[in-house]
Amino acid sequence: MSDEIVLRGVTAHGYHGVLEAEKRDGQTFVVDVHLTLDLSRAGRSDNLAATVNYAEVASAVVARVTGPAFDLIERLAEVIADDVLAFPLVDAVEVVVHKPEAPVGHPFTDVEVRIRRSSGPRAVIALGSNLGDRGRTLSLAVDALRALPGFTVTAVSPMVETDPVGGPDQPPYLNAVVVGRTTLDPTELLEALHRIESAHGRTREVRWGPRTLDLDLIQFGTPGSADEVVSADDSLTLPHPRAAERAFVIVPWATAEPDGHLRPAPEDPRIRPLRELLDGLDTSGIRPGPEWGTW
Ligand code: A4P
Ligand code: MG
Repeated sequence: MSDEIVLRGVTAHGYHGVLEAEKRDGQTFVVDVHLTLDLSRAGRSDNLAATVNYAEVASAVVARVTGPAFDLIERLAEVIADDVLAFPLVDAVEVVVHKPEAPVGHPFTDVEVRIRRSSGPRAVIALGSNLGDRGRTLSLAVDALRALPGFTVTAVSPMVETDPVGGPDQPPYLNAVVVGRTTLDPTELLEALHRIESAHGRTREVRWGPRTLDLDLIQFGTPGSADEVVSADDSLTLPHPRAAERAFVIVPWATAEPDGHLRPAPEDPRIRPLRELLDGLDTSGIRPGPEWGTW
């Protein structure tokens, strides 16, 4: 797959540079962005939601150029690449930052830094909490995922309040789903999820029992594509073997990613649209939860 959107010559005034005069007076920066993504769905549907809005990419670039000053255009290029990879659908990005007025001390026409970054496979993470300040814990967990090196959050579902499923008698849960892209391997990502759970006082006493924070890795890679990881290993089963039958996972996930698909179990040859899975689920125990950002 080699479709591209190319946005060239985005120009803005910024204050990046090592020299004091550069930080004081600023200068012109010009940025080119090459996005690699699959444009076939947009081509067939004529729907903006199936592609990346390049006006929004240009705004993100200008915000970084005019934002807090860095010493190096290498750093400027890196943060722009991170921002662009956070747009859903983007598989890879090339960012070129030109600094045509740089203090080079000799006649020259342009200097540029060019970096290429890839977003890695998709990963879907389910969050749950039914002890303590549940909404605050989920908010902090999303913050921790945003801050996790090698993981880029691309979508966050609304929170839902859900009746407990299985386990002992226990209070209702707040659940949510985060979709992201990662350069970590599945085991590294699961270890990172366990570290975030521990930082929020998670202990493991009763299977399916109450918990301050549960982070489950639901899916790694895109089902049916070369980057999909399927594993029947007990220490990391992928896709998560109970996700397909759990409304507390599928309802928020389908809101965050209406076009999402899931292989219901590692050995299952069928890949099912979330919408179809939803139709077969009892969603009576799912209610809207609090808004994010109330904390
Ligand atoms: N493990 C294997 N595969 C995975 C995976 N894909 N993601 C291993 C995460 N962990 C995976 O998990 C036990 C072990 O499973 C881990 O050490 C890991 O190596 P755990 O989180 O310690 O135990 P758990 O959460 O009690 O078990 P499990 O099977 O993840 O439980 P579920 O299926 O998540 O159910 N009701 C509502 N309404 N909302 C909920 O969020 N959650 C549960 C827990 C029960 N009822 C609920 C909810
Ligand atoms: Mg779990």
